Amino acid sequence: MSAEFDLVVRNAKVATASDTFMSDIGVAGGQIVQLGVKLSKGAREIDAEGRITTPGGIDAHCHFDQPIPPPARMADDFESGTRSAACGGTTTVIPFAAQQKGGSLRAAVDDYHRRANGRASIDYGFHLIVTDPTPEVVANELPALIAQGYSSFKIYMTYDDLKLDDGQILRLLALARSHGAMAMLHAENTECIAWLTENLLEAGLTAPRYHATSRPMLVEREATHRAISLAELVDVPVLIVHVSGREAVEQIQWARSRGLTVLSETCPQYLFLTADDLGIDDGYKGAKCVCSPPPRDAANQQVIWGALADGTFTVFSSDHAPFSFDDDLGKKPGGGEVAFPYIPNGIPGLETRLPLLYSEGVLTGRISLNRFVELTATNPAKTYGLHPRKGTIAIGSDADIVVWDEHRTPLTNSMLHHAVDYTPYEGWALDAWPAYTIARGDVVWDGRQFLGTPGRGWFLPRGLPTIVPRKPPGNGGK
Ligand code: DUC
Ligand code: ZN
Ligand code: ZN
Repeated sequence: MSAEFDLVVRNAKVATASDTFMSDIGVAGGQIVQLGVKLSKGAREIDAEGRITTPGGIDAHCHFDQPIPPPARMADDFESGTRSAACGGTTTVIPFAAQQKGGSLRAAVDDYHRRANGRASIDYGFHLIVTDPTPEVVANELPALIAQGYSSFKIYMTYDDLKLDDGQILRLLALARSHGAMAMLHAENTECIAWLTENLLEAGLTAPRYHATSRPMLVEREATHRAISLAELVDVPVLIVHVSGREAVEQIQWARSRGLTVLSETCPQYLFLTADDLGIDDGYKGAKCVCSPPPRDAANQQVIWGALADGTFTVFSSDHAPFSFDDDLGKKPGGGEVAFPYIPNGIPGLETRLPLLYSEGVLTGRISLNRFVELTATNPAKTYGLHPRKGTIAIGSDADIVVWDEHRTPLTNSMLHHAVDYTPYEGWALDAWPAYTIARGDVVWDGRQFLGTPGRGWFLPRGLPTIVPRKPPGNGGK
């Protein structure tokens, strides 16, 4: 008799965003088709031995093979990026197709498909980055792309090659409202950063640690408040990405207390790193931890933990932005040590995102297991139009599943599968790592080796966000 299932995961302690229960998981055709005990035989069987089993992670904020101004280039492409994600328990990624100023959004999407085609080993969608909201982009390109499954876009309030002014942001927020898309805001005040940077450079203060001095909490707080105000004016939900500390958290909580739908994201670097990791002297090693917003201090880390536990944060993403340290395309652009404004921003974190949060959040009791699932899989799926196909363990959902092993592993970069030459968490002891990552029914990681193949990942056209009720178009939608 042929097996009823392609795969059965037996004796799993399944955790969803709401429940934890013992079950076998029956998989056929890449989907979960049955949950229950004593399921009949599968062509392949995995015994979870009572271990915690969660939906595969969705990393809804990561960058790879994104064209950026020379001389820097991202170390990871779709092949190494998705391989690394899979080995750390992530089964879906949503990186960014970035419009070039003066270029079309459609061209950016076409180019990004060429970069992904045949390379991704897990499923992927694309967010858009809008850097040049011309009348053509706003009236035609963006609405058409939203309808075709690119239902979220990022707006930058800083970085010369990416930033938009308030008027441009308002027009894009109005479009998000009328088309039901999700606007993601990078909130830092660009003029304050430019002024502080100029002063620091004039004073000869160029070491990596001054990156943090040039982007204090105040610049994030002000821009977060402004982003919230612009969204209130338009009456549209927004998501503030990579929130780093107390003052921005307070703005989000204040907005919620006024009844506004302001979603938010934080990332591992704001839980596990501080500004000291950018250097306590003028050494260059701190370039490894240069990212924006910068990591803050221990008190701010505690606020971020609190906001993860109390529901303030909607999603937990890596903001993986891969630049090798000893690399003239990476943290030493042009071949040497450079002043802090010229260090490419970003740190690697795709593969360590889930093991770090599981170890330091779930196993220490800082967040519940169900909240872990909500932050890392279910809410990203709902926020970005992938639920219920992705982000949960339910009949009819894709069989994206992680079985967790709880044992101490000392982390070294040599264990990781990205193309970056360091991890900021070198030497950390992690207490959990995926024993299996299963992506649409295929075992892509078995606790020892990567078993996926480039090209097995599918592009996912996404629906509209379902985490917030859709508003009918009103004045803001004009
Ligand atoms: N900041 C961003 O906004 N994106 C990529 C990396 C970073 O540090
Ligand atoms: Zn950003
Ligand atoms: Zn980013």
